[in-house]
Amino acid sequence: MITQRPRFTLDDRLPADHLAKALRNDVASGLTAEPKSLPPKWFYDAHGSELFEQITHLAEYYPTRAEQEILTRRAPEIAALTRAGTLFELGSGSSRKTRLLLDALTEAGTLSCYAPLDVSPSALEQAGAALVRDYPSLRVTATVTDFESDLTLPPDAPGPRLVAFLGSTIGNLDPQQRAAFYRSLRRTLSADDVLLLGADLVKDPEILVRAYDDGEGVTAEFNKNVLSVLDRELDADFDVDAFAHVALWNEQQERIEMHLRSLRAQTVKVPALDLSVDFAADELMRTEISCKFRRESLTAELAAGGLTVRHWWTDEADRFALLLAVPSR
Ligand code: SAH
Ligand code: AVI
Repeated sequence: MITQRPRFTLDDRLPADHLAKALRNDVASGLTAEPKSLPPKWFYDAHGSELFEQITHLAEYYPTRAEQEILTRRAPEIAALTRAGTLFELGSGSSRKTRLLLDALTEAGTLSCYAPLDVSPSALEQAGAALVRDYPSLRVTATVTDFESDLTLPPDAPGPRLVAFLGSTIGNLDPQQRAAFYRSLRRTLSADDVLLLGADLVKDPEILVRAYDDGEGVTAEFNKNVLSVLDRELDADFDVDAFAHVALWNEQQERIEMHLRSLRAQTVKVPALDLSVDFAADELMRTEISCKFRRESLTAELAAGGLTVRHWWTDEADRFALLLAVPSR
């Protein structure tokens, strides 16, 4: 009897107590710090992933369209340069833009496997089911994991391996987190593997702030969703309506910051942590940074992490960059 291996697999590599432990640690340290903050990875429950997808369609949120413009133009060249057998993608979300790479790599005849990694199981499930339907010869091996704590790429995946990290999610890490990320990525890459990195560029602050404070309030809902995650997972009693969405440009650090502003003095209880947290009226709690990049400094930080930039492409309006980097010799 011939048994065929399934074309779509979903491997959950997060420890069973991930929510219990990692979320608790992050919330306990973030809510007792001065100033308060929460890491952005907790935005992405099923509703948050869906809201992010809505953000990518907003008129004000240019990064997705700008990166898509570059991919549309450059995917055939990327396929020819890399001849990838496996495409890994970190923080793959809906994998919508990735289809441009899948098309080009399938056309080139080299690709046999797509391996998306994300913390959001719902995003991976939806994307994977649609991809195996639309790409009949493709195997999709999805992994639920946190790329900050576990970046091992299976060495037995057909090479060469192309590791895509799109959408400028790299900008949601601060410089120290990025340095640690490059080092752990460099450790897992073989000599003929390649990194494809999307990075949003420094530009007019007005355009940037508008991209993170849209007229329809979708980004505001996305930002506040993290409070609903804490209410559900930790039995906290955040009143989502008692906080306002704030997006501001930090000129010195060249990053957009999203905060939640407490609309009044209030105390929030987090029973799962035995914690009672006081917010002053107008106090800001930072929920995300989105660093914007310049060519020279991004190339330099990659080099410091053992990665040499070989190609740098931008969209027509120079809003966004896509780069190919290889392990330094
Ligand atoms: N790459 C897609 C999605 C970007 S949204 C695009 O360009 O449109 C960011 C994605 O990264 C989300 O799907 C989120 O669930 C995932 N993500 C955020 N932090 C993560 C982490 N630490 N580990 C793994 N995935 C993460
Ligand atoms: C996923 N990440 C790159 C997005 C960004 O632009 O920083 C998340 C986001 N936050 C608000 N809007 C979009």
